[in-house]
Amino acid sequence: MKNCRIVCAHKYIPERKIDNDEMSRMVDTSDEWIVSRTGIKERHISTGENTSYMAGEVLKGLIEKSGISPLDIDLLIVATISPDYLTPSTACLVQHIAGAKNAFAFDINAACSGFVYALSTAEKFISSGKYKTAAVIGADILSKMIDFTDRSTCVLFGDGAGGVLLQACEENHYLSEDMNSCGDKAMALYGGHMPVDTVFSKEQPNMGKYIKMNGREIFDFTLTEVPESIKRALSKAGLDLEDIDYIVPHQANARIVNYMAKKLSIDVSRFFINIDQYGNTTAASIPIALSDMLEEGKIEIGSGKKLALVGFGGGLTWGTVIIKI
Ligand code: 4VN
Repeated sequence: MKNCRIVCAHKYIPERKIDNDEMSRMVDTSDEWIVSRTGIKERHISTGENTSYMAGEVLKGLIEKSGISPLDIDLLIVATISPDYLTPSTACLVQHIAGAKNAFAFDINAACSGFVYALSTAEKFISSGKYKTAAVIGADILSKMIDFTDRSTCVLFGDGAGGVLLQACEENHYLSEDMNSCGDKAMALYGGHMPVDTVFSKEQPNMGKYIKMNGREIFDFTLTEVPESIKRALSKAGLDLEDIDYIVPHQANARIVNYMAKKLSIDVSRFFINIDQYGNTTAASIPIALSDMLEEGKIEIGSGKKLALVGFGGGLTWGTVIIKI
């Protein structure tokens, strides 16, 4: 039983919804600009609940849906770049919230690729034969790190959390992966700088807490690298694009998904897109998408449908995981 499969998915979205008209009253932008450039119509923003709370709601939902005991979870990974604290990890806070006392719990920091990085990590633990039940959660509150006077970033992001429960099984459901990092482009997207500013230090530059991104650079990098990653993952699994039922991309920008479809010579309808409702929820976007696809009946656990999960963003990081659901 060294293979693993997704047992269920769950999401948590903050109540407070901010549509593009409300954004337009805060900064110089418009519904027309945001929709045509990004595909986003609205996003949800935390009014105080922190990342561990959102991820805790996801874990409680996964436990309820699957019917397992919290004590059955032996691995708990939270992907986030907006933790409540640097220590304790968000995963340890979530472990306490859900009573997952037997879990090996830790965070992964890989921005918008966080969920696929965490899924890849969990798969290695399960394939070792030493772990049987893993919760993999992506949760981010980028609004904590957003400058709401900067129209180039504040309209893009939303808050939320999503996750899946993985269990060891006989049949192979994790078909392949292609994981990448490029630290050379680290400063294309950054935030939450922690310079050494002490009585012992000389004055250091402070890059600030806000998320800053070179949109053009990330856009171009994504279009160059991500379609190639999808192709490599397919080739490792011995599959063609036609064999994939849905591509589930990180929801960064609907326009970039259109370009990706063109580059892969496939119809954009093969991609699942829900960025219109949530904006870019960083590490949460892929598991929120999976949760919505299951709720909408687009996919069913045990159906054998094949998905390509594709993360890309800060680090820079990117990766494709091909699963059979
Ligand atoms: C991957 C991408 C982005 C991203 C980059 C640029 C961008 C999203 C710039 C041009 C602007 C519209 C918005 Cl490709 C972000 C992440 C981080 O999750 C990952 N939007 N835009 C325009 O059209 O002027």
